[in-house]
Amino acid sequence: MKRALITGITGQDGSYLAELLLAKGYEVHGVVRRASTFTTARINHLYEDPRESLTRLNLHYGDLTDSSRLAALLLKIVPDEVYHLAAQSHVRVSFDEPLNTGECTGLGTTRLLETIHRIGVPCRFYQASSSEMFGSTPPPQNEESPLHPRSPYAAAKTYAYWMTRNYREAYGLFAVNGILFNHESPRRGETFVTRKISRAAARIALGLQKRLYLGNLDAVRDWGYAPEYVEAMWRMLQADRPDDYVVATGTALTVREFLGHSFAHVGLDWQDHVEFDERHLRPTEVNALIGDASKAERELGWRAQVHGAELARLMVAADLAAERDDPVALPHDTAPTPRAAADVPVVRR
Ligand code: NDP
Ligand code: GDR
Repeated sequence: MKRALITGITGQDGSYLAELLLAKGYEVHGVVRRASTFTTARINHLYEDPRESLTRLNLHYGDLTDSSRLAALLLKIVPDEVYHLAAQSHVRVSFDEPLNTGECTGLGTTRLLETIHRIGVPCRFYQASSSEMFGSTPPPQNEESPLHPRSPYAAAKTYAYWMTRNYREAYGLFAVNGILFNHESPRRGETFVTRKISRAAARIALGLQKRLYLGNLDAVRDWGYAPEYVEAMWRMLQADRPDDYVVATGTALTVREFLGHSFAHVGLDWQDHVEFDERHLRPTEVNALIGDASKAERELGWRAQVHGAELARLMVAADLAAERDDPVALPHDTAPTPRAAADVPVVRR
């Protein structure tokens, strides 16, 4: 049985990846950072109490800023594969918290790589790199496009990207960068623009909310469906040799177009409900990201199925159902409505 360690298991991608790996028969270990409230809503449906069953999902407290803890976990678990997904992942927030973003999103990767190298853990390593690294480089962007980060988040991810390449070149570590373009789902954090829109469309249609405040509607993004993207991560670590891959749909919408598709799904005109709020603008914006994922298709056999307009519709449908407390079936989405807080996992010390 293969053993995987996932940092960021409580996030959108971590939850889908844990589902995928458990379905493939892996023993899965996830790092959860301690908080004063439960943060495991996205993975509760996967969890079984280890005191009462032979579970293959194990959760451990840990934080990217704590090297000794990362070392202890790697020594204890000895994973075959490490999927490093944890990060301060919000671009706008990174302008407010550049140091925390650098610590976590940038140096966090080096802490893991250095620990794996020093201890000599014989594992394969996946780095969650981002299309944000391309910044002002015009589309289409592929693995050869110049990096020009336009935010503290993107600068931190660019550092982590190069550190991952450096550990591969310097020490022969099987370390890869998945350069993923935006990917979304009903589990997307509520402050990212797609989920903010899908949730607002549903709530406005149900009379639970009046207005939606947004920033730049002209930004162009290549939005794909998160469950498909975690499959690409897994394929990268099964390849014969380590390499870096762009993962994207190759198609794009403006934020305004995503609004149109979302509100149309509930029979509303978005212009009647959306207002501008300059607090959502970024000091430097990334205008257009459209990925060329032909290398991933050629070498990994991966290709996106769900594109922007369909994604908008499935996210609004899921939010409508969630607001009505009435789950809908979604492609690849096996998660039932999250269990009550009393069922939240026991995290191992
Ligand atoms: P989320 O923001 O949903 O999840 C981030 C995860 O990181 C959460 O589990 C969070 O824990 C954890 N985390 C944050 N800080 C720390 C820390 N100091 N120590 C330990 N864990 C921490 O991100 P996504 O799932 O959307 O993305 C996964 C990764 O992929 C991220 O690195 C992101 O930057 C990158 N990425 C995402 C893309 C996307 O479109 N979704 C595209 C390209 C790259 P908690 O639950 O406690 O907050
Ligand atoms: P992004 O995603 O910055 O691309 O990073 P986000 O959804 O935050 O923004 C996308 C675009 O929408 C514009 N926008 C708004 N964004 C937010 N969050 N809130 C608003 O109210 C709003 N109004 C307009 C933004 O200006 C931007 O142009 C995501 C994250 O998941 C990163 O971690 C990941 O690396 C990249 O995608 C690829």
